[in-house]
Amino acid sequence: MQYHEASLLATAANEAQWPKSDLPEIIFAGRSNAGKSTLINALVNRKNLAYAGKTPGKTRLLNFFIVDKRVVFTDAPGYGYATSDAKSALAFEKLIDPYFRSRKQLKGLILVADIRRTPNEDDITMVDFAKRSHLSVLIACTKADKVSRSQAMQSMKKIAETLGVSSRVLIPVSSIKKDGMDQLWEKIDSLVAQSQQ
Ligand SMILES: Nc1nc2c(ncn2[C@@H]2O[C@H](COP(=O)(O)OP(=O)(O)OP(=O)(O)O)[C@@H](O)[C@H]2O)c(=O)[nH]1
Ligand SMILES: [Mg+2]
Repeated sequence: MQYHEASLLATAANEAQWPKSDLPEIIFAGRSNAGKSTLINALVNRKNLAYAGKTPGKTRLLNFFIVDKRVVFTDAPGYGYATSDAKSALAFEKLIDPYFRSRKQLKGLILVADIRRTPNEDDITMVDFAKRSHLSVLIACTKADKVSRSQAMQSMKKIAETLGVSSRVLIPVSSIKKDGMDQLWEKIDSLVAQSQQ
């Protein structure tokens, strides 16, 4: 297990609160309760750096974490939590749209997706948006501990197809068992290296 130094850089409700930084940034986005915050904690070996919990909607604002003084992870609120609730959908859009549009150092999207679920329209929109913005895209398929190996393979094939991405960008992970962390770090490292060329 590698050691990582991580701390909260800022919590932002709007653009004025984004931290000043030149480091490459990666956003962790995905449906509510997919395991974004837990994944960030697992990647840096911390229990409670990012807010995680059983009730969907744990993460409300954009949380920026500086990791190893060389990359910033942005934890985003989940989407699709009460999709019928137009007010929360609008709040999500207001928070995330400007970030995607004008955060210059944003280099990658890690779409966090529960391995047991087929991606929905929101996931597809998120990945398409990232592709159009020329961001690198990785798909972290979480909760792999909840399925068998063959189920995992099958689900990942379906996830890649639905999102229209190569299966090479998918990484099965279990944040609980800490499986897949090295593989994900490898991809993050090459993304960071690429962004610095
Ligand atoms: N078994 C298992 N449970 C997980 C895994 N990752 C996350 N969870 C659980 O899933 C629930 C939601 O995790 P969070 O990290 O809060 O999810 P989130 O995507 O940040 O949720 P919001 O911030 O509400 O959008 C928690 O109960 C976690 O313990 C995993 O890899 N395996
Ligand atoms: Mg969260």
